[in-house]
Amino acid sequence: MIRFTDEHVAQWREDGFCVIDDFFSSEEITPLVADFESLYPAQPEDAREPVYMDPEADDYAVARRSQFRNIHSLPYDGGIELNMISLHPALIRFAQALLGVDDVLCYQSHTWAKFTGQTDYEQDFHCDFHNHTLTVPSDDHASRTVDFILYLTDVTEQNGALRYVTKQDVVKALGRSALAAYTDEEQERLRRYEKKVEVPAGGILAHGIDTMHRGANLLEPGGRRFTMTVGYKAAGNDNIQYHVWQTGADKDWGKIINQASPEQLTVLGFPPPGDKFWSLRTLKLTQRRWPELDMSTYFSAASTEL
Ligand SMILES: O=C(O)CCC(=O)C(=O)O
Ligand SMILES: [Fe+2]
Repeated sequence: MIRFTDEHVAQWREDGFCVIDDFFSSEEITPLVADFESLYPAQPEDAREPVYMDPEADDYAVARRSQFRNIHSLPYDGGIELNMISLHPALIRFAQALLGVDDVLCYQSHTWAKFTGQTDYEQDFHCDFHNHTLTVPSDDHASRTVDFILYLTDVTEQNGALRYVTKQDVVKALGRSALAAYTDEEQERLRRYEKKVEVPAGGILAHGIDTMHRGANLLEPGGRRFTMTVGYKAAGNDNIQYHVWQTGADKDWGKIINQASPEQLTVLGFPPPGDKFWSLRTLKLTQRRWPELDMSTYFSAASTEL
């Protein structure tokens, strides 16, 4: 199954964004939706009309944070499919192609469920780099990030389609390339160029931490939008961080590690088979830590050295 093309790669590098409507099949998405429904049951009040908060209100900053309810990070309290989707070989392949490198790491994976009326999801145009790096986004695409948004439910303007402005259009709108738009006038100029990510369930958006975009309110009564955010970077790019997987050591990582291929483990930070890390001692201890993991590839890749 061909899920992406060279044109998508070129578009991501030039525009900052590319949208693919049918990246995942409905068979791949359906079990994830069922898990979201139990993780994030719709509340009776979610059928209300959209909420618009008052930016002048004293508690505006606190209220804004309620946009980020209904977010969990890997590993998830759900099935194998939900836990493995961020490491889908096609996503790994796509990240490698976009960044133009062979070795990639998955550095971010979280869910997000939004419901009409639960809060005001409107955002200003922004770039996401502040909580991924202490510096700024790179000039070089290999040192950029690929941030995928996986859409598990159909998305239209009525249920919170992300709005974005391509890199070229940011220059047209503002007369400069930009990582921020500081004034209402600049925000308004960007809005004239905005596009919407309207995709069916199974679609994905690839963008990065250097792209101008904004979240938008859900308008449809009883509407919902289920997404996952999955970030990849080139291995060795220490300028970029988000999750530290080890800090969730008390979570059920077995759900992932027991199923994962060596490639999938490598994108989570396991040294690859044959790496000098794998001595007889580290092999045996890792096998003891994860007794259900098939480590035969690791043992055989190391056997000449042991
Ligand atoms: O959920 C969306 O469509 C965009 C949200 C967003 O850009 C953000 O929270 O940084
Ligand atoms: Fe954002």
